[in-house]
Amino acid sequence: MSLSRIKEAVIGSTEIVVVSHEYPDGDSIGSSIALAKALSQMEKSVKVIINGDIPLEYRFLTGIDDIRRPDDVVVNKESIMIFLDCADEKRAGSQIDAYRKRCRLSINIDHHLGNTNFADINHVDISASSTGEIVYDLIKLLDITIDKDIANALYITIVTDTGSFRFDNTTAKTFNMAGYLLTMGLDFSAIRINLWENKNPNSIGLLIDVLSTMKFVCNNKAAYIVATNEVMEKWKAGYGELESFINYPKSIKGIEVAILFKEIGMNEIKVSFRAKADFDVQAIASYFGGGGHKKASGCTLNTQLNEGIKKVIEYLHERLI
Ligand SMILES: [Mn+2]
Repeated sequence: MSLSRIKEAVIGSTEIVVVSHEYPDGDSIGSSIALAKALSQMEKSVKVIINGDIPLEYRFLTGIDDIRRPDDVVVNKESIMIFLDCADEKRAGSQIDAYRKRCRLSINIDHHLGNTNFADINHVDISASSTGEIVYDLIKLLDITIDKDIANALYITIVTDTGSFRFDNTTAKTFNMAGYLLTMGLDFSAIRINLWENKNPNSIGLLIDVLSTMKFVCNNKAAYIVATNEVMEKWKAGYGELESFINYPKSIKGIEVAILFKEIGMNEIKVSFRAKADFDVQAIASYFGGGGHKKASGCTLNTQLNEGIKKVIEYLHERLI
């Protein structure tokens, strides 16, 4: 139902602003580019805003240079704003929330459990593997031809959010979509090389240092790793480079929960959680004011690093043991 309302809103608008979350990932970037390209085909004036650096592996995508920082964009009050992959209005950054209030209409397209339905029109489908999967439905509903560039961008949304079709959010629909995108000419080897075979040597140095912090806790049912400011500076690394590291503790036999602690400032840390089987890490993240999915979630703590680690592990211990 809400997708057809979104279709009507899009058809009735000339200026559309597409926004996605800070610390962008494959889903936020791919779905933003795919939707922007589709809307451009409809002769709409489209602006794409993402606050934060675009990780190196996505910079080969056609359309990546159209992504703007909030400071570089003027949003007028005739615009409609489409949020992609944002569980709440703050996820895109405080500046974008200010732009939202100026816009004529806001739309929220997302797949996160716990989405706050913050927009005028909300389409939240937690059964979708990725926001890209919903954008794919919208593009088809709008009768837009999926060209090679849109196919590449959409494929990246599903391949990153499903961990290359390994996570439980992978469905028959996900595979059907991937198959369809292949027939539309996506560049399979360019995606493989850019996503997985194009690493900066520094990111391997960072990996070695971060993995050396690994500790086993909760009767060896959980393991965590830590990225301090010091190590991030040593390897001149962006936080995006840490994303996949949490899979290493998770890959260990017997580990049910893997955690990554990222030191952001003196009194700010970001915590990512991954669960292997049935344990619900969304509940852990939401206890600390965060959110996400049952098997992948995160939160921000305004506390010093070691104190934050202690608090999180103590609470996890209560719930996991
Ligand atoms: Mn997503």
